[in-house]
Amino acid sequence: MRLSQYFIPTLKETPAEAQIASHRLMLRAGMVNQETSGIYTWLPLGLLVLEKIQKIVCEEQDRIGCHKVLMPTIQPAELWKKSGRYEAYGKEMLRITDRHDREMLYGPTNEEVITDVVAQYVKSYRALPLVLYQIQWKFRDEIRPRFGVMRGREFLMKDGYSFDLSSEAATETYKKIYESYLRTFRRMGLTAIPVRADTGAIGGNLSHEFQIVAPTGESTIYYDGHFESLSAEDMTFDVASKLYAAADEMHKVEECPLPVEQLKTARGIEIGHIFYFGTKYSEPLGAKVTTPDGQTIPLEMGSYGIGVSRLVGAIIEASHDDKGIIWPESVAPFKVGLINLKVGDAKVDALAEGLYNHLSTKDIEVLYDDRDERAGTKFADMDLIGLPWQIVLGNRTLDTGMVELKNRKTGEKVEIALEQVADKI
Ligand code: 5CA
Repeated sequence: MRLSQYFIPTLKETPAEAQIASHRLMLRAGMVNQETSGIYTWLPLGLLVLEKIQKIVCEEQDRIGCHKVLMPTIQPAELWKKSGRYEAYGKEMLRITDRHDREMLYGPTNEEVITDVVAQYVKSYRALPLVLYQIQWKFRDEIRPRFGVMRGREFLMKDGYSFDLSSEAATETYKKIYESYLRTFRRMGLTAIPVRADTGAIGGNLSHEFQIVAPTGESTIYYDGHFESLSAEDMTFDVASKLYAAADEMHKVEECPLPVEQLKTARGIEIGHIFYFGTKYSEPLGAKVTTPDGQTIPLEMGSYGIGVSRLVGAIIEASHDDKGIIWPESVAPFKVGLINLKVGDAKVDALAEGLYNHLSTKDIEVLYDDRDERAGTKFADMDLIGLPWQIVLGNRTLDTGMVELKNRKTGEKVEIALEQVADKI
C-alpha cells in the first residue's frame, strides 16, 4: 500500500479524552474514530488488525472442530422471555420495538438464539458433541464505556456454544476450548492467565476468565507465582487449573490456599471468558436429544467468549513504547514499512518502487511511505504505526546499494544490501 494514496488520519496531538496508552495510540495512529460514547468506526489500519485477529481466532476454533455460523444482531425478545433473562438483564440491554410493536433487542450475547437453532435441528445424541461459534457485533449499554475499544458499547466478540450429552462430555469440551484459548492468545503474542471466575449474567457453575497482566487492566486478579514459570507446553488444563488463580469477586468469597509469598496480585485485562452452565438454557428453550437407550434429555451446554475488538487495545497495552505501537508480526497491519527519504529523486524512487514491487510479489505486506514529507515526520509516523520492520532508502542507497533495516521492537538497525533485504525479512 502506498501511504500517499492510503487513509491513515494520524494525529500529532494526544487526544485529551484518552486515558490509557492503547486508546491514545489507536486514535493517534488513525485506527478508529469515535462516533459516540463506546461506538467506533474502524478505519483501514484498525480494520486490518481486527481482521488478522479474527483470522487467528477462526483458525484455532476450526482446528478443534468448531463450526462457524453467523447469527443476527437483532433478536426477538420472546426467546429471552423463555430463558428468563429478558427482565434480569436490565438496562445494559438495548431494547428496540419494530413497526408492528414487537419487542426486539440488540444482542448482548447469543445463548438464546443458538439454543433455539439447535433445539429445532438436533434431535439425537449422534449429532454430538457440537460446537458452533460466530464472530459478531454485540451491544451492551455499559454504564461507563471507557478506554476506547476496550470497554465499548458496540464491540466485536467471538462467541461459541457447546452442546454435549453428559456433564462429563461437556467438561471435556470445556477443557479442550480452554487449552485452545491459551494457544489462540499465544499466537497474538499474549500470555493469558486463566483465572476462576464468577458466572454473572451468563450463569452456571464452572467458569474461567483469560486475563493478561497490564497495569491499566480493569480487573484485579490473584494467582500463584508458579504461573510465570510455566512454559507454553505445560499450560494444559490439568496443570494450569490446579494452580490457584481467581478473579476479584471469586477471591473474596473463598479461602485462598496459598502462602502470601506465593500469591501474586495484579491488574488484568479480560480477553476471554468461558462458562459451563449445564441445562440452564437447553431446558427452557427445549433443546433435547434422545440418548442411546431411548431417553429424551436436555443438552449440556457451555459458552465461550473472546473479546475480539478488545484484543486490539489489549495487544497494544502489552506491546508499545513512548514512540508508539509495537505490533507482534502475527497481527501487524503490514509486515514492513518502506521509507523513501528522497521522494522526487528519480533514481531513489526507482529503487524504492522496485523493492516495493519485489516485496509485494513475495507476499510480504508493505506500507510504502512515498509521501513528500520531512524525514522526521516519516520516522515518527512509522514508529507510531508500529510495523515490525522498517526499511529506509535514501542518498546512501545510491552511493552504496545499501538500505537500513530496523526492527521496531528491539530498535536494532543493520545496513544490508537492497537485494538481500526481502530474504532477511
Ligand atoms: N456469552 C458469553 C461467552 S460467549 C459472554 O458473553 N461472555 S462475556 O460476557 O464474558 O464476554 C466475552 C468477552 O467479550 C469478554 O471476555 C471480553 O473480552 C469481551 N467484552 C465484554 N464486554 C465488552 C465490552 N463492553 N467492550 C469490549 N469487549 C467486551
